Amino acid sequence: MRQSVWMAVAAAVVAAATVAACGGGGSTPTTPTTPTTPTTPGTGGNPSTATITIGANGTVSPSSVTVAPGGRVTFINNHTLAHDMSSDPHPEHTQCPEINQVGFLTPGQQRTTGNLNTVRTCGFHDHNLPENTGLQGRIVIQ
Ligand SMILES: [Cu+2]
Repeated sequence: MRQSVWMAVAAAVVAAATVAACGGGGSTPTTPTTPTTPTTPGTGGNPSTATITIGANGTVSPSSVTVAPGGRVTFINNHTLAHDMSSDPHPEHTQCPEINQVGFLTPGQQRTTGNLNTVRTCGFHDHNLPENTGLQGRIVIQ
């Protein structure tokens, strides 16, 4: 009789210890894990490509575009004349040499800059018409 009471107490202690070992039976919610944000290096939220068109009126449109670092800009010549798109400053073309890869575009032709890796603002112009503001513009890399 006395021994069975102790057995009951021992069983109760074991049961209590088991519950404690379970960490409260899962009543405490686990801390939600922060979702991993996909990171594409260097995008900065801006597109990686842009297009500048030399229209039938002989002016660039748009005259200003923004691309992410590493981006490229395609120049399309829809004018009836050829244009030689080059980096500022004229005539050195040293600011953003990637633009010089566009160069001479005959009517209907298009070409793309090199990868614009450096965060900065690049000016461009038509090397054969350096005073023509309608053929000047800028590429913002950010
Ligand atoms: Cu020039």
